[in-house]
Amino acid sequence: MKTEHKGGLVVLKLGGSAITIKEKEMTPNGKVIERLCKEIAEAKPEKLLMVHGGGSFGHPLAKRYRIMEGFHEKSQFLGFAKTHHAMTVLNQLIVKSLLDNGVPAIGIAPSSFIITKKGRIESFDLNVLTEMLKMNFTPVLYGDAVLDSENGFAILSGDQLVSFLAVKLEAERIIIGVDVDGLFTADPKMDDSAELIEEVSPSELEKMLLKIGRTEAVDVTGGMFGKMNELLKAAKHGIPILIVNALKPNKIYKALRGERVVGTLIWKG
Ligand code: IP8
Repeated sequence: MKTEHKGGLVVLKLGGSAITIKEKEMTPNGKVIERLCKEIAEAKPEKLLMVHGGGSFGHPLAKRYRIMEGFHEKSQFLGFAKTHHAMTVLNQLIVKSLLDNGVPAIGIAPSSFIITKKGRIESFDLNVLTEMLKMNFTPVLYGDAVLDSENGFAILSGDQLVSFLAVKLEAERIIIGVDVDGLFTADPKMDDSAELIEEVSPSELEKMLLKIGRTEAVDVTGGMFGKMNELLKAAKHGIPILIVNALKPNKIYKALRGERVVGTLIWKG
């Protein structure tokens, strides 16, 4: 199992459901953000790129203004700008907390260097990001409202970004912090018989996803199903992905240190 700490690039995603209070619009989970930033600083990964989700900051606005459906009417322009702004507010809370803990974090807006086509990343410029990583800065990106060459604009999920950047920047591994222990056989919040899947290969995961099909989710980017579908792309490239519970203390710390923790490992094996 390739979980040892080798000093290559680690891509860490912090899910919106862990770092925000999902039920209360524009409400951060301050305690969790602070603890996670401390854990990240203590784990001191040599090369780290972070991405975070939208939670109660990006999703309600994106939904209200139907940003993911592309441009329909002028009122959406304000909605697009508001969605992006909400994400920058959440981003700066995380960046500030990282800085307070001594991590040289820099917030970067995906909408400033990525354009999608029908919601998929089409054009991008990774120069600045690559140079920042060489200098051991910690770029902190996020799911964002971006311009789209076909539809005017779109929502680029943090998970699409994670997979894309991990492949392009040849990451050693991906860690995904969510609000549950990992991937389950059913929704653990609804079904008591749901069992944690400790390890799964990309091909097994693909088969599972085909069977499940898309489920209704609050997230404009598709909840756990959308997440897995995106991550599969990086997993197929041979990048190990560990999904852990970011709400439980020390899981992210241990995962960053390369220790085996309770969670789901997606890897070819
Ligand atoms: O929470 C979507 O990112 P995600 C961000 O990673 C917005 O799916 C702006 C809704």
